[in-house]
Amino acid sequence: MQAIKAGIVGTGFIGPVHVEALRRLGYVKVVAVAERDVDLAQAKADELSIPKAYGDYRQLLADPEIQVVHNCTPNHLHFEVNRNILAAGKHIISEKPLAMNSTESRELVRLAEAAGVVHAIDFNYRYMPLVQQARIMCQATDDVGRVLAVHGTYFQDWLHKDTDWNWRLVPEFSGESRAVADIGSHLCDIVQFVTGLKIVRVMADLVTIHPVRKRPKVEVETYAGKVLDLSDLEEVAIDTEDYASILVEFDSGMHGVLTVNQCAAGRKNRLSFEINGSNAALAWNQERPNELWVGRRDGPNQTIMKDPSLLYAEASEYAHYPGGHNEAYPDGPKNLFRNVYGFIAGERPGGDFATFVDGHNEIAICDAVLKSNQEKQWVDVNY
Ligand code: SOE
Repeated sequence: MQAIKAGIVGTGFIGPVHVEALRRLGYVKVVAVAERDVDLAQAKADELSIPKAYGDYRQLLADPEIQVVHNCTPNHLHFEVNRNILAAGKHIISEKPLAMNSTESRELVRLAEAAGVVHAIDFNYRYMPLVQQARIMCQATDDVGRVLAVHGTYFQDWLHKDTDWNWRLVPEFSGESRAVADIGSHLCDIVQFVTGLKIVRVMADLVTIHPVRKRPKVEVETYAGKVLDLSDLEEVAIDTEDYASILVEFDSGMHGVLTVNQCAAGRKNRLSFEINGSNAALAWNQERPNELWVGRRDGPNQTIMKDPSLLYAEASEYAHYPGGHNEAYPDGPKNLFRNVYGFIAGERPGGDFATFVDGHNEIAICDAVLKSNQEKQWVDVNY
């Protein structure tokens, strides 16, 4: 396949994840990286062996050899950077959340469609082999049957203590919602992706477990670990949620409950769902991604191990190693990028990836969650 050239804007936690996943495709060349200043851009380019470094992402957008741009910046820059990538006529893969609110995300969908470029959003967990298998079991076969109820959680502990700090705690950078926008977005996406149902109403209760946190005077990257020097911290009031309970109603009329918690000790990145169907139930957990539990009332329960020879054909193409050779977190973005770049190259006409429309839909849910929490009542999602 002819090489496709990509540029990356932003090199915090997620930028290098994109670079690594793209390189594993073989035919994508990451030719440039942009950061907020040229020294940082050059340092990251050297570290990652990327030929060009730009201190302003607009220079990267003006680079004629770059065909696809990945927006890996913090949340508050998503809208502006996405808008400028589209104005430059480049194909685009954005990090989630797509923007800071649904007015912005609706505008991005409009601009992306008008630009006629390929647009995708990094809902990476969709592309794990057993999530694909679960989708087929729910939607293309009678394995699960009618969905009766959905239960989902996303638990993490990297913000467990009041001394844990990160830019995501500052609403100007992260948005009015924190935990729901950051990880609840994946949870809403995955339960809808697997079941094929759409969330139409929500009733949400948001809690700030640590209303005051202690901020270190130096910048701390996501997952940078525990603050070691506790002597030089300043107290900061926090008004975004650490924890959310969300009752949801789907367009089928069935209900579900989603819980998000970034202060759950011991849960590192536990995105999980359980779907109760009329024929069987399914449960999957991102921390053990190679197992899919199937629950039965009138027969033995089962654990499907990730093994391409045992999965439905459409799911097995997401599994690249034999059974027992486990696949995990880095394989989600790789499979997503395979689908997007395959589409750009004309090799995968199906367009089997999440687009800006999915990114906008998730923000519409997040807006409804915030409104419901404020009004203490059920709120319709305004897509
Ligand atoms: C931090 O909560 C984070 O890195 C999210 O931003 C990602 O989207 C999620 O995949 C893992 O956790």
